[in-house]
Amino acid sequence: TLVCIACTEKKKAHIPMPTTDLSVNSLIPKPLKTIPTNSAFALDQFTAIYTSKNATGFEEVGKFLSQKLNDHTKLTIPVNTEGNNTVERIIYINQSDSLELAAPEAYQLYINQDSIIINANNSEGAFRGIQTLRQLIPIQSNDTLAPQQIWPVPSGKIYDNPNFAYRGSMLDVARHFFSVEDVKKYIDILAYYKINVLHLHLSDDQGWRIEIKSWPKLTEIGGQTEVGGESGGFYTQEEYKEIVAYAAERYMTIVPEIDMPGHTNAASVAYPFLNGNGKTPKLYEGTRVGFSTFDTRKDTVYTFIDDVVREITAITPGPYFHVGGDESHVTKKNDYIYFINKVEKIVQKHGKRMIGWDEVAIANVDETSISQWWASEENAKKAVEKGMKVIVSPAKKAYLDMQYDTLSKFGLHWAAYIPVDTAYTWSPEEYGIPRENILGVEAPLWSETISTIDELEYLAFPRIIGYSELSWSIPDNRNWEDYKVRLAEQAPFLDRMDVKYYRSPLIDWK
Ligand code: TNX
Repeated sequence: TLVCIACTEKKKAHIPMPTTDLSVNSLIPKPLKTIPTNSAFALDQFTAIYTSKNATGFEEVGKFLSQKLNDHTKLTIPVNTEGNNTVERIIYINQSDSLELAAPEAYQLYINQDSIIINANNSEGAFRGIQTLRQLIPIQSNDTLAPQQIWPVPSGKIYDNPNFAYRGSMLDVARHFFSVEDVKKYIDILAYYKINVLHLHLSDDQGWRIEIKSWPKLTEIGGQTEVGGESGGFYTQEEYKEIVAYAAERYMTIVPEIDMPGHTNAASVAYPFLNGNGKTPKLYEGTRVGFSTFDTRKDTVYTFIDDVVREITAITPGPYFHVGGDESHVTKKNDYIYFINKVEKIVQKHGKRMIGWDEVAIANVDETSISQWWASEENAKKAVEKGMKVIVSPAKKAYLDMQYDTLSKFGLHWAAYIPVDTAYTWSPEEYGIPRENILGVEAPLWSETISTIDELEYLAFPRIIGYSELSWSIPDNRNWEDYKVRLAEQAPFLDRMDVKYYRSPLIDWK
């Protein structure tokens, strides 16, 4: 069937559009509600973007959309240009105070024949909305409908907001260092799937990766090495700010982690007083865990931590600071509790909420602190009893560094093999953590076995795309059979973005 768009307005070109069905589309994460109207909007050279002008951030969101449409279609779509006579169709990004848009990050997307309207209360919601729109633009233009190239966008209405506020991935830049450019590429792809947190694991036994001006040897000495004898590296504070700004443009929060009191060999090589055992350790390039600790009873250790937290929080606009706290196998339990109690106060003094791996719940932590549950159900229970929020990252389901199967070239399998279906077919709510305690989901990518962006992408993609849906979409909207078809449709986008994803045989890739 061909439906005419804009016939009623004589000025506009008569373009017959194909019948569409917005409810059958490849959107990931699946929106809350979709109502198809079976026609289409003709994205072409006569399209312009307009935005609310007095609403903070809306014009920037419009420009971001224009840039991404240009990358995809090569069209130059103007943003907020006045008196442009060639404009026949508009995309309007509108600030609205409607109560229907009160939920954080909520947006509405109305696609009509002549206009696309994105309504959101604030620019963050608008930003999530334009990701949905980007995903609806066909890969190829249809060159038979009109003299000009046209990308028909299926018409209808989408009402959407996330199930969980925190939708993250972690990247371990300590075991192997990844460049600013690599991190930016990862951020850009994650943003397309509405992921809004990137947690950077900035220190471990094998390396210290962030410049601390008051303690320069951390990077001069502690940043030199990585797993396998390769050359290491670190971010200057300027480079870190560049990552933070790039993420912020994509409405993504960076969570910095300094892992303590264990996982601190690199710091203690740089400043041997930190470990309190009177020995200067050697730089470590292996993959064992649990052998290092700070001296938790020394005041100067806390002076050091205060400086580190102060310098990093000063360049971190997000609300969180992650203190690690995992696998402190050579720290006595009492010392560990004493340490976490003190470090929590330091983090709070610098205006941030503490996040720690699930072990931190054994200390006397406040309900404002957050537990990242990765292994121990007992620790998860303790966190809930303390009224803490929990980030759900079960290693058996959500660890991006687990191998897909026995044939996987990279990755570990101490927790499980995690094929693409296993990664998707679970629920953050199924572990007995009450809904109201769940802040969201995070998928950590530890880097013992990977050292290049291609290897990173092999482990992260496609699984991270499924974790985005687990944290954004409600359980009723999640279904493996439906998801796997939508996932297959991601191939052309991933190829265009030069993402070296794992072509799982479970998926009938496009
Ligand atoms: C456990 S998960 C760790 C990391 C390792 C990872 C490898 C966690 C909090 N600690 O130190 O890199 O396993 O999968």
